[in-house]
Amino acid sequence: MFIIKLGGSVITDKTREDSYRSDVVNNLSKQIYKAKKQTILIHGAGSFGHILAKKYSLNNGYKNSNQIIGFSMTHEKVQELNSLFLKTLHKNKIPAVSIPPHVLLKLNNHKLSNFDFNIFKDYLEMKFIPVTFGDVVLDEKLGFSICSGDLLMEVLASEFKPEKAVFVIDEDGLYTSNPKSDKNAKLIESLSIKEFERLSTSLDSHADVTGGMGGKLETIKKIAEKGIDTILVNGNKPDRLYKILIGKESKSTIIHGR
Ligand code: IP8
Repeated sequence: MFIIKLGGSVITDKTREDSYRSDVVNNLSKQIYKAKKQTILIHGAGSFGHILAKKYSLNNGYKNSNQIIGFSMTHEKVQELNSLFLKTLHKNKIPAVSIPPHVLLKLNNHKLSNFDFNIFKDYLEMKFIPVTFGDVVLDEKLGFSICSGDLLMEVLASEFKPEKAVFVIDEDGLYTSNPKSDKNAKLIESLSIKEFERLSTSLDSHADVTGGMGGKLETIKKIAEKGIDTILVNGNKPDRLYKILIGKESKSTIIHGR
């Protein structure tokens, strides 16, 4: 099986509020359908979640009562994106069911506290495609906080041990430096966990050199440590995800698990 996270910067235009990129998701849905693999899908919040979450400072936990409405509104927004996402999947004959994180998991100071995986198992057994997403959730220490799609990738990958954990992003993969600002940045096609650890330490020490990849490096490290291969692939290019899913060569970065 595969676990695929479709990043918020792929499925939305992060610079414009509520801008769902239906053409891109439509194209990715076709690739997922064509590959016919057992899959769990995760999507990011993009411009639907991050703008309000920031405005109400939700990731820092409960500080004042004004945030309560902010939490509710943010949840409604990510749920709206999730509905749009599901509609596109259904149009492409993918039997997707939505599993909203806020009802089945709790965090404790941003770390996973409890998670009921059974619902995923039951749906997978019946050949559904479970879809979950970055959401606002309750947090035992902070009152509430944000559960990112990357955290979901980490916990679901460690529970389900997929053949590959695939991050669909808006770049071709991991670069030697930030491709958005450095013309000489080179794509790294393959890395062992050891090489990745060395690289991520040096990338981490340069602020934002990874072009929005910052937090993801830590997630990838944790997935690789569990022995699972992680792939970063561009969601804006036709058939790259499909090729990954059917085991064909595709422009991307692979980080081999330990
Ligand atoms: O886009 C963030 O999820 P992400 C979720 O996967 C919210 O980081 C509510 C901002």
